Amino acid sequence: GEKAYLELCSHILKNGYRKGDRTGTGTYSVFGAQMRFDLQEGFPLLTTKKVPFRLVASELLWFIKGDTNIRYLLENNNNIWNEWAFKNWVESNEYEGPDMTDFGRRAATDSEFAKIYDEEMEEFKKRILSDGNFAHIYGELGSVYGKQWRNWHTSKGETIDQLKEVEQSIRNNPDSRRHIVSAWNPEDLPSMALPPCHTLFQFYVADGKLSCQLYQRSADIFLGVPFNIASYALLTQLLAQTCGLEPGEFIHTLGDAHIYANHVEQVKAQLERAPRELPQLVLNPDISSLFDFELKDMEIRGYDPHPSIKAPIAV
Ligand code: THF
Repeated sequence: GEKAYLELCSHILKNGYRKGDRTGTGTYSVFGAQMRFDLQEGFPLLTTKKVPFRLVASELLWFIKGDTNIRYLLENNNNIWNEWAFKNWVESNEYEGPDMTDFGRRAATDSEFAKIYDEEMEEFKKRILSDGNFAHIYGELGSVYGKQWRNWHTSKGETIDQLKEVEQSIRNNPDSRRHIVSAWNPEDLPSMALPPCHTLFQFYVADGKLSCQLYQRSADIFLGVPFNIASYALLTQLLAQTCGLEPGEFIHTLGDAHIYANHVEQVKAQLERAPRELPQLVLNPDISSLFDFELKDMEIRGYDPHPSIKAPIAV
């Protein structure tokens, strides 16, 4: 549970290698870690800082729809993927605004630049929401999660709906050891805004319960992982309901598990806090297919977290 998350944070701060990374921010990193969350004990939304469930849920629904364009996220006031679309825009020939080279790092360290960046980002968001043609080109993240889960392209020109197939295989052949969805499509990597961090997940049925294990190749422990835990726990509970099962465990297996150098103070502050009771996830019991859930069908009850802790995202 949450204790496992906090122990992993301490472990990385104490034993992590100081390692450079793609974004130039620098990290403390370990290779290989695992956390287990018993979904019978409550819904694993961290309580040692506030994790916005609404953003987790709208991102998951976006994946489930097979959507890869940030327009849907913006319509739901969800800004967590903006930077990756914005990057494509400011690197395009059509962009004529101020120089945005390396905007992630500069916005985090240079307040003068941060102002200009915020203005450009606001313009970009407005245009994605108001201009369908612009959104079609520059809101698109490429062959990311939604595409691979719902619409994997084969060499024969056919498509595979991995998510639909996995829902059916859980229902029809629960003991199978092949309930797998892979987002890692080597052929498509060059056309993705970001190669998938959550690479592959597998479901498992025993004792009337549905469990899920995720292999995450790269894990941003402070900002991403709390979202990722909640997201896969939610997916597991949605599928459990539509397959007539109880939720079991979510097992989170990590490859490169890292704390960004500019998140260390935030993590230390979080480690000072005592975990509280977990909230409950309440789903609309009338929904019988994974693909029919909407935001209004999911509700978190009894969530009483410590306040949120802000940190810059590495792009
Ligand atoms: N890139 C990096 N560097 N880390 C990631 O975790 C990550 N993701 C997704 C894609 N690229 C990544 C995006 N997921 C937040 C949370 C999850 C994200 C991106 C950003 C974030 O900033 N969360 C804030 C709240 C944001 C808000 O309120 O708008 C937080 O405090 O939790 C891995 O999936």
